[in-house]
Amino acid sequence: GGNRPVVVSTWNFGEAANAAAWEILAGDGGALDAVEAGARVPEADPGNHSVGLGGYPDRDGHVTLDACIMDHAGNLGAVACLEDVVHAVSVARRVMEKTPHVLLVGDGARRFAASEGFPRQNLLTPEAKRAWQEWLATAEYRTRPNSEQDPRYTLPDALPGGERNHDTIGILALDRAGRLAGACTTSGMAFKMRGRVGDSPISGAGLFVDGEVGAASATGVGEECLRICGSHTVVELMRQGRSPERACREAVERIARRYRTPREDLQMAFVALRGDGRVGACALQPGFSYALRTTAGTRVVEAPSLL
Ligand code: SD4
Repeated sequence: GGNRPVVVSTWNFGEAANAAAWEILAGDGGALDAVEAGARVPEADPGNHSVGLGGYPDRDGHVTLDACIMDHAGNLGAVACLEDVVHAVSVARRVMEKTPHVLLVGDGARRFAASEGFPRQNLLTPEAKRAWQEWLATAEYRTRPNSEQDPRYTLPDALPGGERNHDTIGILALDRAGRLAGACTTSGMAFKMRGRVGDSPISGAGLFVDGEVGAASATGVGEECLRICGSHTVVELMRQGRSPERACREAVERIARRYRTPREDLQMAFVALRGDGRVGACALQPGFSYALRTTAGTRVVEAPSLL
């Protein structure tokens, strides 16, 4: 295993997550523990408005979290629309390890977390609350349709100050023993409809791991990823021999193809880690980067884009 261990995370803030994961990987720890430790870093950071504490709320002011964790053997746990618990990824792991199920949602997920001893915490920070109130003041609920065919379904408008709410973390690791694992955690799209669940907690969409092939994770507008089972698509393409970057590009192309005119308002990006330690990524729009930690050191890499 000359290429091991490896950890890769979406976005440049993933460097801090990778550092936490690396402590485990460098100490001969497992990939599963590493991705959980990594994902917990942005979850606890109130400055990240798309994950955990400080995440932007839904339209009604509730911060709701989606998270998923998966390993090389197909062990899987997830939570969706979880409230009042900061470390959604750890609740997801508990779902994996302590229940016969793979996905708990809403109040059931919250009750399960409480029964497992997770502290109850208000996730809406004063800063996120202000941003929400500012958004409410100017929001037009007549928003852009997410389907050219069906205008009933709408995505939230742009955020205050033109900010894009794209800081979900997907983290993939390969440990010294050659085991893969991944985690994905988010507060979802800012000012989403209450009850909205994105791609991040859904196996095959926001995250997928196959111990014989590799792992992939997604960030961007979850609705688009869900439509094509994005991360599963990436892993299957790698299984068929595509490089990680090529596999990510073809998944992005599949999303882009649905639109007659290029969607410059839509970001969707994938990152992939193959079982041999090779990493690749591709995004629809420029501006997506990922953080990579290997035995050679730490780097932030600008991903190629379609547009
Ligand atoms: C979602 N994919 O809930 C997430 C959002 C995201 O960076 O990736 N933000 O749709």
